[in-house]
Amino acid sequence: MSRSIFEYIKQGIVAGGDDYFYKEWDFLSDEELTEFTATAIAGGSGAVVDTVHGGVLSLTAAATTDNSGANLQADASYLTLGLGREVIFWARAALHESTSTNAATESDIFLGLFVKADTDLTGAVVDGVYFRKDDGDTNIDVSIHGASAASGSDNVATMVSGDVYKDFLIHVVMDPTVAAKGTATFYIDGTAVAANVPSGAFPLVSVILSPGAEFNTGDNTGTKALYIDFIRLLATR
Ligand SMILES: [Ca+2]
Ligand SMILES: [Ca+2]
Ligand SMILES: [Ca+2]
Ligand SMILES: [Ca+2]
Repeated sequence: MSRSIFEYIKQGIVAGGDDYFYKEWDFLSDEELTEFTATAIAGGSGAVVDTVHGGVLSLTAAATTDNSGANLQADASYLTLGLGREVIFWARAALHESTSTNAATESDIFLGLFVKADTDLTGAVVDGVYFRKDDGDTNIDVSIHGASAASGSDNVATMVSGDVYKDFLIHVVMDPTVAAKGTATFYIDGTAVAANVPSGAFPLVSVILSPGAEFNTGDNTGTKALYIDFIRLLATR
């Protein structure tokens, strides 16, 4: 491969090519959700909102129901982290709430690549490479789970409430000769907030990953949601 797919991203070129594939969901219509499995958590839901410019996927908690929300994961198997492979996960998302103003603290958020689990990720550690925000603080953390190991960094950025969109991008470059080893650099709004080089901690090549997201409310006030404008995926063939 002549140049990193990250160079294509920086140049604004986000279409597939001979050496990598590209998949985008802009959530402009309900039909895009047929490519996902949505798992309701305690009465929450995942749906496209067609009253927001550009269309968003809303992972919405049930009203005034703590620890409710939705998990959404692409229903196909998209990629593995093979030798020398390069992968980019990219999402644009914001917290949205109606009668409360504390979702930045009172929420759980997951965005990234996960082994297909279709489960509440707050109750299960699964293989993946992802952003995470735990209920109880506004810290955005990053995690890599795989090969019976885990690594990551806590509090690399701060989540905010009030429909403020952030770009979440993960750039993975796998080692060309050593299995399950590589680097993952996490970007928010175009700035690298964490660069990790875990030894043997990436999901094994036998683990098939797909893009996913989850939102849970963290208290019983108002109706909270995570609005996702788009999810994009690039990977070397
Ligand atoms: Ca935390
Ligand atoms: Ca909670
Ligand atoms: Ca809470
Ligand atoms: Ca959109």
